[in-house]
Amino acid sequence: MGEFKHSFLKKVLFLAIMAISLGSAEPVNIIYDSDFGPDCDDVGGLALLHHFEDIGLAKVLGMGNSTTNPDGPATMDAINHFYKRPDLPIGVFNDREIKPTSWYTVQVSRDFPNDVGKAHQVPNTTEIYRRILANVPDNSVKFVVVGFKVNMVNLINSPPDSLSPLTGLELVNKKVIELVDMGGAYPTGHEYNFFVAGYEAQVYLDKWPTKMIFSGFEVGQDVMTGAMFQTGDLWLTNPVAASYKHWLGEYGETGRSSWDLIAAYYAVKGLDNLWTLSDEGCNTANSEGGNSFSASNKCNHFYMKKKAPVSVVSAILDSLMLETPNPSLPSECLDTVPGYQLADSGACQVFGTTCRTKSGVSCQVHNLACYVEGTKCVSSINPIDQARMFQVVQNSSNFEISFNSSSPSSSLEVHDLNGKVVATLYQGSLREGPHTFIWNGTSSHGEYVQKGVYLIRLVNDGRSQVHKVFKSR
Ligand SMILES: [Ca+2]
Repeated sequence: MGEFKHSFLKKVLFLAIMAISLGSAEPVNIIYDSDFGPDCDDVGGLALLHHFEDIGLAKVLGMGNSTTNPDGPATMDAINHFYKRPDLPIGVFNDREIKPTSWYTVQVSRDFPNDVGKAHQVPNTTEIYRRILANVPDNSVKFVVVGFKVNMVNLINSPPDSLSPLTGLELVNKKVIELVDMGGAYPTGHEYNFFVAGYEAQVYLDKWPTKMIFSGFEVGQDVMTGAMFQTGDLWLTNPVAASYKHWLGEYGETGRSSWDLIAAYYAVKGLDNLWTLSDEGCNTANSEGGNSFSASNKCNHFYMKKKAPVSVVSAILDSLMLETPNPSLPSECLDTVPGYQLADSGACQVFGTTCRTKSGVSCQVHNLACYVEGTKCVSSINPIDQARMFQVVQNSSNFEISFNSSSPSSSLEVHDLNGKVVATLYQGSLREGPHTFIWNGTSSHGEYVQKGVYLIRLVNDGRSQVHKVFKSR
């Protein structure tokens, strides 16, 4: 449990683990259909999908908005830019007005880089989805649907066109393996996503041809996340944090239910010992947003049920939302931006958490300083990201835990999934700067703990961060 300072060995171990974790399974292809506007958990769901792509588990192919909120697509695009995927296709619903909205999309689309324009400048979702599906292998895509069901009904009703000789229904049947839905309440109830477009909810449950997994109202309702974005300065440089900060501020809340995050998590990582699944049944809706799951009929429908304590699920989801974009991706600030001269003007602009050269723009924005080094525009290390750096690398039966301490008072503990402290690795006063600890898989009494999932929890500078690990023996 002492500090571990052999940095070369550390790097080798880290690369070896990355190679294993990246090479172990094919990433899950995802299309995200969301209602960017009324709520901020849609942003959390998209943040999780991006992070899963960063660690090799998912590949986001595109997304659509099921509201006509003018700033919805630009807010999605701002999140995509932040995670360094600025060219992901985005579609909108534009058949009739469905515009429940809140203030955060106006602010985030205004304050963070994006370039898709207002909703009326964005293609129809049906076109986007047909184009994606026409170009992927058979049985290779999962939909995550966390808003109103309007885009999905338009897709299955779409006729053959220049993108594909297949009808929408045929295309979905051929290319889609599974759909994970946030909608309804189980086994019966009434829920917002089915209510807002009740007719489409009925058609969707009746006609969608693939396996459907429902994450209902009751699964996400009391899993509160995003509270950490209310304090501190992260919202100035991170559009996920900004979305939560603005939404929570507008509605006077201290955290938000995690409906859409749970659907996104399940689509990529499955039940993961956090939830269980019902037996097969059949879900139907009425035109007023009510739904009922019948266990006696079978139509390839299943619903998720709670298993792990709410505090455990929230801690895991919060820690995933705090993951910053993959640092191993090429940094935008090292790119030459066409049309701008590098370096000699000394002008750099902040894009998300990185820098680009752009003449005539101030170098100092919020907490992130950009400056010229040689012929490149580079960023200073973001002090917020530095404080948040917290990594766990598994080496055989040991877990190597690295973090930057930004305040003297710290604790580092291992919890089981019931929240019980299994081992205390550190508690007390730490100098500021980088630290590494090893957990060798033993309890505080020195006995090896049984194999399974554990949570490594760091509290530093009043913030708590959690990594989930699997002890395999
Ligand atoms: Ca939603």
